[in-house]
Amino acid sequence: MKWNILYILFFCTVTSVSVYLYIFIPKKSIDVPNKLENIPKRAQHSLSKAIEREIFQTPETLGAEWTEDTDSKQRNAVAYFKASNKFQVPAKITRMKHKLNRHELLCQLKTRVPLTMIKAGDGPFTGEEWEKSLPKENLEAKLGPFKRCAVVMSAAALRNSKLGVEIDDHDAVIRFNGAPTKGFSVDVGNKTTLRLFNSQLMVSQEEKILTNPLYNTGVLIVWDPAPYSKDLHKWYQMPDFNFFQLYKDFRSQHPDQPFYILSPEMQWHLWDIIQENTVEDIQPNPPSSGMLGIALMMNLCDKISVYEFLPSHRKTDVCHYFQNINNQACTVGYYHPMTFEKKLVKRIIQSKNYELYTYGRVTLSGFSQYFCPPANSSSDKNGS
Ligand code: NCC
Repeated sequence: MKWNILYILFFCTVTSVSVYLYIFIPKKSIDVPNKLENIPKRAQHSLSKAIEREIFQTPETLGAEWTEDTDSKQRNAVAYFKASNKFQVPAKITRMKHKLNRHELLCQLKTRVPLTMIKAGDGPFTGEEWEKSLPKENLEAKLGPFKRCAVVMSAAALRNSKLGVEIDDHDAVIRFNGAPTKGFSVDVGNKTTLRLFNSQLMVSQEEKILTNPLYNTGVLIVWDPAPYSKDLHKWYQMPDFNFFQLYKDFRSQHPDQPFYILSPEMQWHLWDIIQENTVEDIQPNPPSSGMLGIALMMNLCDKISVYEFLPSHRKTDVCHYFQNINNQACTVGYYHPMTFEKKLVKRIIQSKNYELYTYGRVTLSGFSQYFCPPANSSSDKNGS
């Protein structure tokens, strides 16, 4: 009996001392929250819920900046571009019969948006000059496959991100248009493996594409909004911005620099997938360079980190990290169906929302990581 009492007393003393120590002894402070692993699991969960509320408020909204106001601006943009329908996108829109899950969506992208570049002999791209100018080796053979790739958007939300080292740690990095690294490398890194730019930028006098050192690094790819028909002859006669001669000039002045022309097929197959998987009508204009770059890298890399496409806590109305111009349209789109592109990407990401919120990074698996049945074009779709 006496031993029992002693035993109970001992047990109570040990328990109360432990409780006292746990409550009153100061714990090692957490350096909040540069490394997410440092955030306790429960806090991660509620942070992720809060972010989900803020960034992805309802399944159909994109973020805090996707307000009623932007909603109506987007509708006006869609109506405006549908009225002119510059690229002759057919009025009859097909939509998926059911909401595709991540794997189904990824398989749509994998089977219907392969990497396609213009080759000598394609449509009007014939003759000695084109034979000489267009690369003989296809891009997949020239580059990759890569294990880990970074897709760096030009968004001003990258400012003060200090993501440079992380971005450079990838095997390949793609940048867009005239986005510089010099002077911004702490936030966006130094490495440029590929640069995808639009034809408008290429022909712009200020850009001085033939002599500007920005365009001396990495593999270059140019794209131009083409007719929805993807008819190469029609496109050749009436490109959105006539960059063809300048392309040939560049190739003869920089013969060692790999430089490709993106095939119009890629932009419109990607557009089809965005439209088929969006309830509303989207702008009948090609996807943004950023969205094309994501599809391109999914063809070349096993894993892709996309920086500041879906906006993080640093989101801002400033357009680019390298200029001080306010324009919300840079993030949500006006000409390009960018809001809808972002909603689609949101459906295929593998990373957690708090990773996006904290770092501005989302992770995607490349096409090599998916086994997909061959594309079945009609049975999954509804006409409307
Ligand atoms: O702005 P831009 O794009 O060069 O940006 C490259 C890609 O980064 C993503 N982005 C950019 C800014 C931002 N705040 N959020 C983002 O998500 C987008 O995915 C974007 O595609 C283009 O897509 O080619 C675009 O090009 C510019 C412009 O032509 C070039 O910068 C050259 O000057 C277009 N702006 C204008 O025409 C005024 C832009 O609409 C699309």
